[in-house]
Amino acid sequence: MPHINYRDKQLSFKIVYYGPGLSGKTTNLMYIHQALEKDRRGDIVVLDTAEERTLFFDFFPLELGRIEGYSVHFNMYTVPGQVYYEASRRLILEGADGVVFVADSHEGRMADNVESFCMLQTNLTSFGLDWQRFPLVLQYNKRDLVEVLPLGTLERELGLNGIPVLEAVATAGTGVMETIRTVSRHVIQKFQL
Ligand SMILES: Nc1nc2c(ncn2[C@@H]2O[C@H](COP(=O)(O)OP(=O)(O)OP(=O)(O)O)[C@@H](O)[C@H]2O)c(=O)[nH]1
Ligand SMILES: [Mg+2]
Repeated sequence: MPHINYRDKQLSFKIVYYGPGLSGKTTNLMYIHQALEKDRRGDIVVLDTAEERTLFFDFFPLELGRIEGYSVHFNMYTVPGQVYYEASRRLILEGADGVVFVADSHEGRMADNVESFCMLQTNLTSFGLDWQRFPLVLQYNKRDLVEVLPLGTLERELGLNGIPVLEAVATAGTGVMETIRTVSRHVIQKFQL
């Protein structure tokens, strides 16, 4: 459920970019942030803790019209992908209204993609969510690499039927805005049902 602020008439949806280490989650969010007009975005917040040198999460609201008089905001987060940050990932994922799974298209990363996706399923289930009805988008990132996983590989391996799939080269911005548009559409559709 989105966060509803009755006084300011705001609906805030939480969108989390999830995936294995170095798949391009932060690159996606940095691109989206710079592509937005300045008055439609908040600052990027980096939570750096003693143990986690890497960028921990990004946050910015993006206004997208109104629903029944309420302005719509998206709070965007990335999780740290490395396996040992599982506790952080769970914390960030909690309360998500939608998830973009950023897969690394490199052939050698198949097992990492599968492992990360399985943890995502486990976590969503543990929050009492039916992940098969949850707004989830699959992005095959790094399509510029030479040896890439063919589209369909992950869907078959993970039994994902009908999940929206997008190809991206996040470093060039290709497919990045399409991905956020797709997930936000799903998130809002689910909310209006
Ligand atoms: N070739 C290529 N490299 C990419 C692409 N997207 C991201 N990268 C590179 O992959 C590396 C990791 O990108 P990040 O965005 O930091 O990955 P991340 O998923 O946030 O990584 P963690 O936070 O450690 O989980 C960086 O060197 C990026 O420049 C892409 O589409 N193609
Ligand atoms: Mg990152």
